[in-house]
Amino acid sequence: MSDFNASDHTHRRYNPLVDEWIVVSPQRAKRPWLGQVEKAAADATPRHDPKNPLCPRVTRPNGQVNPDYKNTFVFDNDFPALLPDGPEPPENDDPLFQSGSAHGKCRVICFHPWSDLTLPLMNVTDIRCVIDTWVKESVDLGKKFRWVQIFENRGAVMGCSNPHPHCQIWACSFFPDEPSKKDKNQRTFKEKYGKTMLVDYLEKELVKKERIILESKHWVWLVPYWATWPFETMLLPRRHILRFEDQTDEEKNDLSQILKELLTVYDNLFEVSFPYCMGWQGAPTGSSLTEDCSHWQLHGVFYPPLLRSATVKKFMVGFEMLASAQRDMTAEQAAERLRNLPRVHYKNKEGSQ
Ligand code: H2U
Repeated sequence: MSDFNASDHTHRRYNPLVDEWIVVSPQRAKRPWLGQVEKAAADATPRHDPKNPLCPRVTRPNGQVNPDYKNTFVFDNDFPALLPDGPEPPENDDPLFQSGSAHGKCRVICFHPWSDLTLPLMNVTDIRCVIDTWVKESVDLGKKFRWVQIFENRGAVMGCSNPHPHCQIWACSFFPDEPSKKDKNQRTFKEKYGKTMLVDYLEKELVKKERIILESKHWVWLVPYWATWPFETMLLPRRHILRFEDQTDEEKNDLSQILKELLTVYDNLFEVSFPYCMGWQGAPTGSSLTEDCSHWQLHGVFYPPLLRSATVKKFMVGFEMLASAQRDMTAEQAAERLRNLPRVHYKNKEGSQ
């Protein structure tokens, strides 16, 4: 039998952040695809649509008129999943029928007045405004809420309901499962090894250089060793930063630049406005603001659903739903593909904005 080679042989990889394993089957990457193909997203969003409730000066269905905003615009979600108040569910001793309190606040952030832009097509000054808005909202909502989740669903295939560039914030009174697992696992790692997991991880990745895609003065973009989605990536600060709002001015400027670049690379992969779920995760807030959270490292995550073209997406079904996550192409192969793509947006080949 031949020696093990990660790019040829099936194996499992451990995700220490969430304490889960993923099956990697690189030999399967060449299988033919006769299944569902997604419609390539139409590229004809008008710059201003007087019927789009996220555009400047438009009256939303609830009667509120949006201001004539010039960069970002934040408003409370008109259809929030979490409400600040409300009756508490009754206590129940039965372990099979447990319920819990769920309060919070949901907001929408429009990134720019123009509907035909996305983050990679915006200039870095405007992206910096988005970052400043993320900071402001994190601080504001973090005073009260334990977990403030900033996320962007981009593209209809990710369930995005509106083409206008925007993201959402859900601030929760409770600690949701995913960050809760990350909290526990990072804490255990720190207790066991005396180091902050993702700080240690980045140091090792910078030596290995197998999964790094882009580096800037303050940030590193890579495919995590344990990535599940085909082109899943993570953006890590070089410095130990607990929360998004703890970045220095220079780090935020640098983040504006690398965000534009990395999202451009994503768009260039299949020459399409690349769908993804992007989110920021750092130390919890609210009552945790006064606790020791040094086991946390801020990280941005990008979960794109596309697999092999603009129209073929990865389905997390079958074995993934019933047993374990699985991927075909290795994290190293994904990193190499992304690394080799142009840094100038395909829509803007003559020069960047
Ligand atoms: P998504 O595209 O990620 O679904 O985000 C759009 C959000 O905007 C969605 O949560 C909100 C929706 O509830 N929205 C309003 O609050 N008011 C509106 O008039 C339209 C959409």
